[in-house]
Amino acid sequence: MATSKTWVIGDVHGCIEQLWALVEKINPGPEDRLVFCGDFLSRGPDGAACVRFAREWGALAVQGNHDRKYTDERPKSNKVRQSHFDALTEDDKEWLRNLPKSLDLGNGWQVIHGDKAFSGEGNLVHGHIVYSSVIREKCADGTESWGIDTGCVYGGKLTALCCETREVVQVKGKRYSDSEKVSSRACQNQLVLSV
Ligand SMILES: [Mn+2]
Repeated sequence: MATSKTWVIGDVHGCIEQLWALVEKINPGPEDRLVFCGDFLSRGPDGAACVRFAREWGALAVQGNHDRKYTDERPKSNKVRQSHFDALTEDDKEWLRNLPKSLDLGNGWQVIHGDKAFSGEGNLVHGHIVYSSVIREKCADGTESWGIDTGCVYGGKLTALCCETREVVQVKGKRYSDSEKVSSRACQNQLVLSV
């Protein structure tokens, strides 16, 4: 029986120190996989370092709306942080450009960034929408939908979810950016996990 774990990590937004701390806490084995929900860049201190970390690890990732803004030849949006843009190599940009919008992890789980509708099957993990705590939604068909962007770059937490065991590992973030909108919605069919 396979014992490997798949860890999905929420929006990092340049928080490289928290990413190192999180991965150290997870302590992944050689069989384990790291998967990113996208948004490596913008807002925090060092987006390019986060991209490089994922690339060197051989991690899987989906493309976040912020990542896409860094794949142009020149920044077209004022949300692009020039220092992050300048630190990216052509290879980094190529990697970002080729990231898929959704990923089927092959274990009954799918990953999307979260800024688009999803019509795949199985359990779903997304980032993009900032929650004050990890959100686990039970859908009518028995599948689960997890929101794991807990606002690391706004002084919340950086979250990793293990698909196979539902373990949640978190490290404390730092307030590098003012919060745009933090949702604390907890609807009937949602379970807010206070971890
Ligand atoms: Mn984001």
